[in-house]
This record gives sequence, C-alpha cells and structure tokens, in this order.
Amino acid sequence: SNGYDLWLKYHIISNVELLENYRKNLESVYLEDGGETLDIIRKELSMGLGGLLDETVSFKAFDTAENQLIVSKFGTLPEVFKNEVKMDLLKKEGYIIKSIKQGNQSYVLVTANSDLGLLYGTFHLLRALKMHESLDGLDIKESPKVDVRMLNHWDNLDRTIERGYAGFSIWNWQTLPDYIDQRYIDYARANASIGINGTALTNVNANALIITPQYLEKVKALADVFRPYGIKVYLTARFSAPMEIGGLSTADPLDPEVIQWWKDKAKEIYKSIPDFGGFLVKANSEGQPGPQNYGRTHLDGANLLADAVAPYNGVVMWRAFVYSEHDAEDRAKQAYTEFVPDDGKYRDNVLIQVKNGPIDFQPREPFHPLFGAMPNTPLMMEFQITKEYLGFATHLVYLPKLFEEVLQSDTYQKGKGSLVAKVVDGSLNNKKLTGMTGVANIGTDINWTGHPFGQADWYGFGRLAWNPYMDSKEIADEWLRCTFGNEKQFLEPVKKMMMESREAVVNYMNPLGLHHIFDTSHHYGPGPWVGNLSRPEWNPVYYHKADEEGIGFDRTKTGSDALSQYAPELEKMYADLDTCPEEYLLWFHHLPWDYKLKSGRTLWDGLGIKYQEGVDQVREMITIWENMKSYVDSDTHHQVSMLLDIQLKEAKWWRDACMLYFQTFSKMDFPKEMETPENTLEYYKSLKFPYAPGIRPRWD
Ligand code: BDP
Repeated sequence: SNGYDLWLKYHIISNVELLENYRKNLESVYLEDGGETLDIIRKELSMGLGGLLDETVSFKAFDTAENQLIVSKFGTLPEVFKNEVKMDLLKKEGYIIKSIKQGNQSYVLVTANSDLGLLYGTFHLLRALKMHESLDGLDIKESPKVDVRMLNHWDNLDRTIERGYAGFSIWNWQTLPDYIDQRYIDYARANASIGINGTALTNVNANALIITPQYLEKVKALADVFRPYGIKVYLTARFSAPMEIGGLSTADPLDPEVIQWWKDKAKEIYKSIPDFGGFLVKANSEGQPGPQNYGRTHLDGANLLADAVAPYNGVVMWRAFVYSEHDAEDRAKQAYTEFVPDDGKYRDNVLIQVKNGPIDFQPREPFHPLFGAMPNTPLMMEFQITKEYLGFATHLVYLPKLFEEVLQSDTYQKGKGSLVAKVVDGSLNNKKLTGMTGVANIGTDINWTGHPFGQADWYGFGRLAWNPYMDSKEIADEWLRCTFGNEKQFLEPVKKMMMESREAVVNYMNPLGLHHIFDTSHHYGPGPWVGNLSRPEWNPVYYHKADEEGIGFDRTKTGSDALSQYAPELEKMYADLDTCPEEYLLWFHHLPWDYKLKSGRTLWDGLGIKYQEGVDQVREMITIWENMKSYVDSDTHHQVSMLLDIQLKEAKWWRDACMLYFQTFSKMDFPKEMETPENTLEYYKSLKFPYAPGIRPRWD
C-alpha cells in the first residue's frame, strides 16, 4: 500500500462471522435525498460499506421488510423512529447512532440536525464497522466540544512549506481555479472523517498576494470543493497588505483609510466566498509587520480586522506567538505580558491563538501560562503537527500523547481541576467561541505525511479537536485498526511503541526540562553550542545556560520569575525542588552538576542516563517493529524500518553531541550506563546541513 488512502481503506471484513452479521443487519440503506453533502454520504457509503461488506450497496426507500441502515436528519426521519431518539443538547454538527428493533426488523439509525452531522455520523459508523464493533445496542450521541477545529498550513505561494517535511504544498496555485486536483477532494474527505471544519491555506509568515483578486478566485475554487465537507477556508492576513497591495501609505490600524480598506477587502472576499472563515494573523513577531509598527497594540490590530469580518460572521485568529528583542530576559514571559492586560477588550469574534507552550513547540514544555489567565477572552489552542522540533518526518513520535499531556494539565486558575482542556472547550469560563488548530504535516508525498505514522498525528489531532478529553491510547487504537487491521498481536505491541515514542524523543533530545538546544534556523539536530546569533533568545546557550556551576534556566523568583505567571499552586509546586516534577527541572531551575536527583544520582549522571534511555527506547521500537512483518504490507514495513534506523542514528547523535558539549562544563565522567560517544565534539560541531528542508525565508 502506498498510504494514500490514509485511515479510510475499506477492505472486506476479515472475520467471517462478523461479516455475515453485518450483511444481515445492513441489507439496504435508506438515505434522505438532498444536496451535495448527502451525495457525498451516498458515495462514502457505496465505497465504505460496499468495500467492507464486499457487496453493492442497495439504496432504497424506507422498507419495513428489511434490516436497514437509516441515514436521515431528524426532521425527515420516518415517523416510527421519531420517538426513539432524543435530540436535546445535540449541537448543529452532532449526530446520533442507534440500533433499534421494530417488529421483526432491526435498524441502524444515523440522525442529526444538519447534513454535516449526518456526514460525521456516517464516518463514525464506518469506523465502528472497521473496528469490528457490534451493531447490537449501539447508542451513540456525539457533539463536538470545540467550535473551530482547524489546520494551519504554513504553505508559501511558491509551494514550499515552512517547516514542512512531506514534500511541497498540495495547493497548486498555477492550475487553480480551473483544474481541481483529486487531492483537494481527498483532503477534504479525510478531514471531514475526523471532524476538522476549517483550514488556513497559507503561511502565517504571510504574503499579501493571497488576498488579491487573482488569488482569491483560486481560493474560491478550493472553498467550493471543501464546503460540502463542512470545511471553511481561512487566510493569513499580512498586516501591511493595505500598503503592499492597496497602495496606501500606512497600515496604521486606527487610520480611517486603512479601516475602510480592510472593510472593502472583507466585502470583496465574502462576495465570492460567503462562508469564508476569517483571518489568521501573525503580527509583530519574528519580523512580521503589525500594529506596533505604528505605536498601536495587538488589541488595535485584532479589533480592526474583527470589525471588518464581523458583518459576515467571520472570525479573527490573532496569534500570541510574540517575543521582542527589547525584552529578551525571558522569552517565555513575553506573550503573557503583552496580552493579559487587554483581557476582555477584544471583540467577540476574536480568538487569541496560543501555542501549547510558552517557548515554541518543544518535545516537552509546561503549558502556556496564558491558558486560564485570560478568563474574558476566547483562547484557542495551537499545536504543531509537523515535527519541526521532533525529528522532522523521519522520527516516529506519536503526538497525541503530547497533546493529551497539555490538555490534561491543570492551570489551577479556578482551583483544582481547571484543565487546559476546559479553557480550550470554553467550559472553564463559559465561552461562546472556541477553537483548536494544528500546524499541518501534509504535503505532496504520496502518503501525505512522509512518515507513515505521521498520519496518526493528523488523525489524532482531529479527534482531540472534536473532544479534547479523549484518551490518546484509544486514539492510537482507532488509528491502528483503521489503518492496519484488528489483530491483537499487532495492536498491543505497536500501541505500546507509539505510546512510548513521545517520552523517547524527550529523553534523547531534551531530557529533564532542557529546551531549544536545536541547531540554528533549520532546527535539524543538536546545536547546544550555538551562541553567536545577534539576538540572545535565538541562541541555544540562552536556554540551557550551562556553565561550570551547572545547567538550566532559573525561572523562579531568583531568576526571571516566569513562574509567577502561573497560578499560585503551580508556582509553589514548580519553585520547590522537592515538588517540581523532574521532567521540568531544568525548565525552571539552574542546578549544580552534582545536584542529587530523586534516584540518588547526580544531575550529570541523570542527564546521561536519560539520553541513553532515549536511545534504548528507539532500539526497543526497532525490535517491536521487526516482529510486525506479517501484519503490515511489505512496502510500509520497510519504510518504517528505514525511518526507525534514521531515528536511532539521530538519537545517538543527540546523546553524544549534547553530552560531549555539556561535559566541557561539568568536567565529569560519563555515567557507566551511557555508551561511549561515537565521535568527537569537534566532529558534531562541524556538521552542516544544506539539505535540511522546511526552512523559513530569512527575516533577521
Ligand atoms: C517557529 C518556527 C517558524 C514559525 C514560527 C511561528 O520556527 O518557522 O514561523 O514558529 O509559529 O516554530 O510563527
């Protein structure tokens, strides 16, 4: 298999008994008539149910003499079923799946308030069949917990992708709008199958051209493809667009001409894309223009754009990923400092889009202190699905485990149990607008994501955006069954491998709270020695602060005091070395090399042991995968094997380069558990990577 079908392959049900049972219970399908979304459901059932049962699906009127699958909105349900379902509390995109006995017949009912709800319900049912679930007693009621569930593509107009490791952009701007690549349809279908309902097509480091008429007609063509799948299109707005493409002399958010320009632009966009989602903005961050260029604030900028799209129900996603060179004492503090004072002043259709951690998508970060700290403003979660800091698309790292850890973190902002998930789904402060986005890992590679297991990250992101309380292990189980099959001897070990993979990457890259020690700009591999870049917070040495005395970033009161941005309960727990979890030790503390860890070993030994553990965990993954040959097609098996070999090589590289470098300060011997480095520090420092993909255009 080339992986193009993702988790949506529909082969005949392998269990013969179950196959007979499904065939008997799903003799025909009654599908309500209607528009484009219902046509898609018909196609999906023909392909899905047809494939699983290895039969031609018979679509019929409601028939009391057959066991039927009934797919119909509540309003048009056959009367006999209306009392069987309770539609209360079901949201617009929600659905019900229920098995019902009537006389001698049994029915499986999929019902909803909207066509889109029916599509989501259909995908759920097909997944249940693929997972060999019983049709007896089905009683499912699902509504998404988050309103905006989207992908952010960091795709440039020339089709390169910033931080993209799976080929080029799937948006072919040259052949749009007249040529509709089948990929666009398959993309929409895959996203709809996991409940994603929005996509920002373009890089946050934006090009103003995307909102010129020439490009907008291409965007419209994509929006038309995505609409029946329930997916809205969003675009990144370059703050200086009024000057660059509008001919104005300023982009000052309080200038009347600028205000009018954005109003006119919104009107123009909505004329051709009536359900346009809105704008995503990166402003005054890493060289992007923004309101601060005119002495204004993020608030002024966000509200300017919010007012422009408000008449059309559009939203503005304003990113909180900001850090400035003028206040570089601790980059981790800056977003909070800039955004919290304006809590409650943003327009209702503004979402502040916050990365999961305060630095930048590291293998492990504590959650961002903004979560829970802006009770009067909708905050939206931004995860990174593409693996910028997690080994690119060659390392197997199951990200839903990381996402889950963040979502399950307790902010304590309204006492114990104030989970980040509750900020994201709005329940902590009763929010009307909620959202979660993931920076996409999708490209032109035949399997979409480069690494075959990268598909699990896309899949899992979608499932968590639908329900941020889902268990990552359950998601792995779903994805494995839908992608590879239901054999227990396969599922258990591979699930174990996926679940441990996240801790493995933390161990071999950034153990004990280390962070941002990646080689500069491309972020490929270790570069803890880098210290010559013009801005302090661009240098890895700024983050680990290793010296003869010890290592780590003191964020307590004696240091940057970033800890004070968290709730008092957390501040206390992290500040106190007895209660600070060791995984965050060097994130919050600068400690001597001979500091005693809970294990009784020195910090220095502990570091080496963790690095080694990471390497060993990858070895274990290799062994597990070796034993899976008979359950996976040989191409995919071979691909993953080769990738795991790269991962092992790079895990050793991380261990050796980092430990050799840190040894220049600690001057201590490596712990006996650690294997001897394969090369010298000079060798690792000399490595150059002109071929590392996904680099952003220079802005410094
Ligand atoms: C960093 C990336 C950079 C992005 C930036 C962002 O290195 O390419 O532009 O985040 O999110 O992780 O804006």
